[in-house]
Order: sequence, then structure tokens, then C-alpha cells
Amino acid sequence: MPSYQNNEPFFTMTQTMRWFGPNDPVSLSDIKQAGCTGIVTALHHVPNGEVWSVDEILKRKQIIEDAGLTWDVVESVPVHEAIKTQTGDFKQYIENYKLSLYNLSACDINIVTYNFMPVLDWTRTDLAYTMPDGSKALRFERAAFVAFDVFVLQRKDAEKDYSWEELNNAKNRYEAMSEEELEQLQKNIIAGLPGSHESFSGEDLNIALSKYEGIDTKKLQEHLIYFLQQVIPVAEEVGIKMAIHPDDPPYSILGLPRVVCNGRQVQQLFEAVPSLNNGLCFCTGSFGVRPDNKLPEMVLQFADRIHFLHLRSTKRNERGDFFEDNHLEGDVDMYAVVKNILQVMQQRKVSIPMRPDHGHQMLDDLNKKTNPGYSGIGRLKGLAELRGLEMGISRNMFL
Ligand code: CS2
Ligand code: MN
Repeated sequence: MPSYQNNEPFFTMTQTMRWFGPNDPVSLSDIKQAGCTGIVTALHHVPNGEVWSVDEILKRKQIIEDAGLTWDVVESVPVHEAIKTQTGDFKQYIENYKLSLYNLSACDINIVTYNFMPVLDWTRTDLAYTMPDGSKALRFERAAFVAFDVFVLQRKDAEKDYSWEELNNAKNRYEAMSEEELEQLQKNIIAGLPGSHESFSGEDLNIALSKYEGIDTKKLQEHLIYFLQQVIPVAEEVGIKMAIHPDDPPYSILGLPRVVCNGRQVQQLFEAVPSLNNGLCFCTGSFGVRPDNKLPEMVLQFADRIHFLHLRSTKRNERGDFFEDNHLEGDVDMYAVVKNILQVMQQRKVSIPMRPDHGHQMLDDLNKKTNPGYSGIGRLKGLAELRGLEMGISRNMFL
């Protein structure tokens, strides 16, 4: 570790990558060669809602340590839908969640990421959008999304959520799409997260959405705060830092309420449950889709509570489309973000784990089957750029 003025240690971000487990086409050795010391993973084979046993956690940890890496962050211990809707066995699921935290802590794993997005995790319309340089990116196209919602899914009252102009664009977009394109669009939107077993058919999706009838933003926020009130005391007791991931995209979709979209909503969660174990996974790609999220300022605002970093950038346009840009390009001012993170780490005297969140599919990976957003080479490129940026800022401003 380099030293800071007066020989004090200087803190840099801990480099990590997400690994989906033994079936991930990107190997632990690849991740190590990319320059990482840490792994971010989850027990994707444990059904959502069940307790993670010490045995299963230790098994995974051993595999990681045998490769000369450490398991730094859990992403994610998923929050069961019943907890979000407060229906059925939700109290039991919360108890299970607490047990998983106890068990993780017993295995010395201390940072846990999760999200509170109803029904779907991140949502895109295109998983292979060709960039001008020939690499492929994830993209959200508003007209295609509205077309799916209104004409394919035919969600009840969907058209009330859109302007006349948006509906018109969506209709034209819908009419120009072939059967195969529509099928692909549906797959892209509801495919679910790589590594998880959850994915939906159109019908299932309508059923899942209907469970949120009567749950508005305020109610969902109450449910999240209830969950935090239950879980954070346990996290505090066993020394686990919880890090909530923002909604992606950071606004309501498919008529669903969203409660982790901007600084104000995040602040409300911290005011409701002030423990510093109630923290944030600061995902610049998710928050950055909204122009009103001022990312460098948010780093300072939530300085004490950022327990994990996802660094990536998106580029938006006035129609509400966005694509995932190169890590140092797009709308995110990555220079200012990393500079403020460096400042926060020196104040707190900690290294915060960071992973390049997504990367372009490029070079040899274009011929491989990869998890959307999680190919090896694109993330390696993102990580390399971010490390260089961090070192440049450090040497220039701090050392
Ligand atoms: C991740 C999220 O792949 C991604 O973009 O950042 O899906 C994240 O894993 C979850 O929302 C965290 O629970
Ligand atoms: Mn993220």
C-alpha cells in the first residue's frame, strides 16, 4: 500500500469482479489475471428465500480461496417477493434472511448487497447493441419498452403511464417488428438475472405484476423500512454491512413502484434506520441514468455508508433511451466520482471494494456465449481504465 502524507497508509479501491460460480464461463483465474484480488458472488443455486447454510458458504469460499482470491462481497442475498409485498410467509422469509446473515458472518464474509426492485432486476430491451467500434452493449430503448408493455404484454391500463407521443412511437415501433424480434424483445426484458433461476413468461409476468396492485411507492417504502428494521440490528450485531443496490432503471416501470431511485429516497432509508450498517451499493450506472442524480455529490453525501461500488457509465438521450457506454465515457463524470471516492476512503481509512459493473462484449468474447454484461474482456478493459484513473488522481492529488 503506498503511503500518504506523513507516512500514513493510503487507501485505494479493492478490485473485484462478479463471478457467477463454477458455471461462469469467466474463470477465477481470468479474474485474477485481470488484476482483481476479490470476488463478488452469491449462492445462485440456493432457491430465493431459503437459508444459506454454513456448509454451502464455506464450500464456495474454499473454491475462491484455492484460486488465491478472497470472497469480499455477497451480491446478492435476494429479498423474496413476499417480503416486498408483505404477503404469505414474509415473516418467515425475513427470519431466513437473518439466519443467512448470521451464517455469512460466521464464515467471515461481511458485506452483503441486495436490492428491493419489485419483480425484475435490471431491465434492458437490447442485450447486444452494436457500438460504433463493433463491440456490443446493453441498451434500454424507450419506444421498444413501451411497445412491449402496451402491445405485447397488454398490461392493464398501461397506456395511462405514457404520453400520446410515446404511445405513437411505440405503435410504430411495434408494427415494424417481426415475430422473431418481438420474441427476442420479450426475452431481453424478462430474462431475469444471469445465474439466477428466475425468469418469466409473459403470463407469469402479468401474474407477478398483479401482486403489486394496491402497493404504491409509499407502501413499498414502508415494506423496505420494515425489512431494514428487522434485519439491520442483526447485521449490526454480527458486523455485516448491508448495501442496497439502486433501481435500474431508476424510475417506475411496468406500473411497479420503485423506492431506491435517487438521493432523496436513499436518504429517507438512512433516516428511518440510522445504523451505519444500513448502507449503499453505489452503482453509478444505475443512478446515472437520471440527470437529477448528481453522482460526485452523492458520494460525499453518503460517504459513511457506501460499502460497495459499482462503476460504469450510461449515455442517455432526450427520448429516454440509454446505453451502457465505455466506463470513462457517457454521462457519468467518472473522474469526479473516483476523486471523491478517494477522498472518502482516506477520511474513513478504509478500502471500499469496487467492481466494474458490466462491460462490452468484445474481441474473442464476441464468439463466445457470455452472461449479458458480464463477459471477461469488456470488464477487464473497464477495470483497467478505472485503475489507471484512480492511480492518476491519487498521484496527482493525494500523494
Ligand atoms: C447488477 C444488479 O448486474 C447488475 O447490473 O448491478 O443486477 C445487482 O446485482 C442487483 O440488483 C443487486 O441486488
Ligand atoms: Mn450495479
